[in-house]
Amino acid sequence: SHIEHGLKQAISRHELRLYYQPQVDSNGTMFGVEALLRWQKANGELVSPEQFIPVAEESGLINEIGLWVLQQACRQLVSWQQSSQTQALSIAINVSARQFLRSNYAAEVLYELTQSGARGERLKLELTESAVLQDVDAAKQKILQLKAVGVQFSLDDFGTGYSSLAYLKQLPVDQVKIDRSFVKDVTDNSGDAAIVEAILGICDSLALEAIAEGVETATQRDFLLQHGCGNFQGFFFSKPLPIEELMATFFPHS
Ligand code: G
Ligand code: G
Ligand code: MN
Ligand code: NA
Repeated sequence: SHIEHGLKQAISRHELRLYYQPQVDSNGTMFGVEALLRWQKANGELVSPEQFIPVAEESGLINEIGLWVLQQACRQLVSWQQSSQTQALSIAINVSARQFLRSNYAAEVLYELTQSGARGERLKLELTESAVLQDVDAAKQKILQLKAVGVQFSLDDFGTGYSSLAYLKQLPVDQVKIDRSFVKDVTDNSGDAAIVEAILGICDSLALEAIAEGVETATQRDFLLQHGCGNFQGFFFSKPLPIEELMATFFPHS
């Protein structure tokens, strides 16, 4: 397709960039970021991942792109490891089902961690239900292999899929990410509030950490805090930023 051809060129022309969106705790302290892919064309135009990730997934280019994202994230972690101000920061990256389902995925991540010198404990992999549900046993194997070197796991877009909750207790993940579609109206829609409370209840029972995404207002943050969610990401705190802006904003003296 047209966009697939463009995407191949984007890779060879180094037009892909990572933006970083802060993740904060209940005190508002940034403990890490989510890395979000951007395609910046030569003319400056930004193409949203919503447009090109599906194409990358269908064509298989996502494997190449995903490896690049992992390498960039590891490089950034190594840079942060050099300074006491930034050495505790983590980076969460999005992993497509197509990437995660490959038999050598875990080996690939282990290799990149070793090559780069990035600490596994600082890397978080965001998986979707579609990545883990096709073969829960295989997913569990890969997760355990990576957890052995400290890598953390988060279930992205939680609550939007079709699965039963039974799989959740089988998966050795660390965190559940409450989808922003539930956060959006959490303070004025009783249905969304009920769903968020239910997710937080499950997290509490299963000793999983919860993080809410798409937090845009103090009211949403306060509701989430009051219901036991202590980790946040969203425009209320910061939009995704290029690395230079992230550092200038949050670590101006580093
Ligand atoms: O940043 P933004 O809201 O535009 O991202 C849109 C979608 O693209 C989100 O669902 C996000 O998970 C996905 N996405 C962003 N970066 C990556 C990436 O590096 N890999 C994959 N697989 N998906 C990504
Ligand atoms: O599916 P995933 O969770 O990876 O998607 C993250 C996407 O959500 C990113 O594209 C990011 O730009 C977007 N995003 C981040 N914070 C907010 C927010 O507060 N509101 C909205 N509407 N989108 C957000
Ligand atoms: Mn995500
Ligand atoms: Na999400």
